[in-house]
Amino acid sequence: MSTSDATPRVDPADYLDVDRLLTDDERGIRDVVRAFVRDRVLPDVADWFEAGTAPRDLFPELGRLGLLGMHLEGYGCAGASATAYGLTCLELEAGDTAIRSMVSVQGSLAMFAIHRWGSEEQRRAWLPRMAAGEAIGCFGLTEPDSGSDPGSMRTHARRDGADWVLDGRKTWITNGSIADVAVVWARCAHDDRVRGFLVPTDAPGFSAHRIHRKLSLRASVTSELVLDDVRLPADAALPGVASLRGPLSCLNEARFGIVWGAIGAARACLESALDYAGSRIQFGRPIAGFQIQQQKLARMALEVNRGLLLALHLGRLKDDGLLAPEHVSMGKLGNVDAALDVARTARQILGGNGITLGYPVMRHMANLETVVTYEGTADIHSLVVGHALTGLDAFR
Ligand code: TGC
Ligand code: FAD
Repeated sequence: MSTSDATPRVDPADYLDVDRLLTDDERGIRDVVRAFVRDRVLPDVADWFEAGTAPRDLFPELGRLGLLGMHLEGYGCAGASATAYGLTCLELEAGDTAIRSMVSVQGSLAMFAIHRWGSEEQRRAWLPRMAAGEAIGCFGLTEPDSGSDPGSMRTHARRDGADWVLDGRKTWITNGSIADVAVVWARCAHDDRVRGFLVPTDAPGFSAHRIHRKLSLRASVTSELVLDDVRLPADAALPGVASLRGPLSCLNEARFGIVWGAIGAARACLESALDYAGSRIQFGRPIAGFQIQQQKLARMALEVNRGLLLALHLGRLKDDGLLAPEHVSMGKLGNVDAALDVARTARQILGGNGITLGYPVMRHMANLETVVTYEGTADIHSLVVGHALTGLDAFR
């Protein structure tokens, strides 16, 4: 029983007082990233989005803050907890999904692949430079005819003496045109197994072509990769895995970041809507005073806080070594859907102003249309959860 007479109060910025569930270290990292987003992302992000330019010069800054591959151990990586990494993703995506994507692809996809499945030489060659933001990585799994079903990939690798020769095409590859190294997944002709290859992007036969006219993730580089008889030495293959388990294990890491990141985007939309509704006067009073708007705001706050608790729970499971891929699927499915609902509702609360880049909501809403599709669509994650519940595979 409480010994104090004071009634606890609600803080609209942290409605359920989730802050008290974090450690001092986690709060410290969260505050550093929040300040970085405030100072280095928010002032320019609308211009980046409008111009369709990606802030490549942020890489070394993210590296100096220790945010690239931050949940990995050794090789210049910070060795932070999964929860600290999740909080980082949340704060970055509150700025823009593109910035969280930069960090996800670098740390959870490209660096994780090398860290988890690479040789000692490959780790030493790439990870310290990637952690510092001096080298950029991308992750090539998706192909024009092979998206949700990566097992149908056509990109292949054949042996020629000791060398490997890669042919094929990857598409929708984040950071593809600015990368120094591409982690490319290919089916091997000699044994029909999927392996990962480290392809330096200056290798003869490799080219990357930026995809233009995107209406989502405009502050992020997205590219097609073409591999035309790319000859690589024997040690270009990641030796630790020869199955789809390789790329899918990396996706677990990046999807975990999205569970958190989506709530960052949603929080930014809620804050914008609250602010706007409190100052926009119609019919002689702030629209925040109308019941219909309060109902919307209450539901948005519920989604943001429920999503944050879900993310934190998954973070604690991951830190305890208990997180299953099926947990991550439920988190990605639930939190991205919730964030999209919050963003769409916020956009309506802002009326006509809501469709401009003067406010963050439509930018987040457009970005979330990518987030619900990449790293496994909502349908695919529903099927993963459905399989976990029923034991029946409904993919095929
Ligand atoms: P299936 O036959 O079930 O499994 C094949 C092998 O993989 C293993 N496995 C996993 N391993 C680790 N983690 C997981 N989540 C795994 N799921 C399956 C499995 O044990 C098996 O291993 P082995 O050793 O026996 O061979 O595979 P399937 O072909 O039936 O596919 C299952 C399915 C549909 C869930 C999977 O293909 C899938 O997740 N599809 C979605 C594809 C996807 O998410 N693509 C994302 C591309 S990367 C991206 O979008 C980056 S965006 C980055 C950004 O900008 O932030
Ligand atoms: P498809 O797989 O063709 O799906 C089309 C529709 O069919 C979807 O609604 C899907 O849910 C549905 N569907 C598919 N299979 C089933 C089924 N069995 N049952 C029911 N419905 C089904 N990929 C990378 O490898 N690396 C990257 O860095 C990367 N970055 C990306 C960045 C952006 C901006 C975007 C948009 C995508 C990126 N992707 C990347 C690709 C992304 O992972 C794919 O777009 C995603 O996996 C879906 O594949 P698809 O687009 O081919 O859609």
